[in-house]
Amino acid sequence: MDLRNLSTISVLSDAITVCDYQGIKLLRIQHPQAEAGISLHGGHLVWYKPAGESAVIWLSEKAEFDPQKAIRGGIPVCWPWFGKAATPSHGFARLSDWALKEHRENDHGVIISLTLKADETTQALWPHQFCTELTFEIGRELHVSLTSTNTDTHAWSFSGALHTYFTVGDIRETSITGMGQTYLDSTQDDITCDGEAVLQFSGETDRVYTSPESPVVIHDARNQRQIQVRNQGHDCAVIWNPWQALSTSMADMADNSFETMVCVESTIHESPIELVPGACHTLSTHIKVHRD
Ligand code: TA6
Repeated sequence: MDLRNLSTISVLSDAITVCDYQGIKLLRIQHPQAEAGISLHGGHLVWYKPAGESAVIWLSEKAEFDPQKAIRGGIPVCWPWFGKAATPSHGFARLSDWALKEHRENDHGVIISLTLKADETTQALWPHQFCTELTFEIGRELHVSLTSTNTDTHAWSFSGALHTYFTVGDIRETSITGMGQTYLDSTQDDITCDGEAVLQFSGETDRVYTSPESPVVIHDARNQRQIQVRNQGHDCAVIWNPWQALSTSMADMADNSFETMVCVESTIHESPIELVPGACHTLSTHIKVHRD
């Protein structure tokens, strides 16, 4: 994404500007501790770079900024369901327009909250009243939390994910630890497998790890750094890399772009959360970079 193609709509504060990118509104964060971009379409963080680091979050060079589509890369918000449990895949939150609720900043960084509430479109897909709030704490580290509140008069259940795409130097020189060993293999009809304590990549990988530890660590040998991912409010960690053939089949991914990304997702999948009226639940992910 070429940031030179952003045009300023308004300046919210020293660190936050509202911009237009191909008809989509983005919040651009430029703070001494970090830079980031958040699309109001999808409530989707599209880039994040702590000061002195290279990009931590991966964005496809062919990502489409289209109100009808989800953005490939960044942190898609999958809600109120994960995967193909219903249509659209991964829920409607990543296709919806989120509203800016509040923003604050101090010497450590910027805090931005967005909300999504039920409307006619969401009711047609999912007949429940809700309020979801996404909070981004952007500084040397990144914290993203998604709080779901039942504003209806009946109970409802949901699943979902913060489907984070991470940048790595070379997937073949990347390994992951802390995800646990038992996983459901989505490339093999979800059969249960017992894997290794260290995950390395040599082909399409799409796994639901059912007993993740904290942190899950991405060891990026090429970039000589580790990314620690601490998730909460989840019941599994999904790890995904599409590899060559699937990347090639996707219009919004360049053929070899699988080489520089891996998804490590804070996911609710195995046990959907039931919320009674007035109840809430928070799913979060905390991302910290360590240098070797
Ligand atoms: O989280 C892994 C996964 O569900 C994969 O199965 C893969 O399809 C990926 O997400 C991307 O899904 P999307 O709907 O964004 O193409």
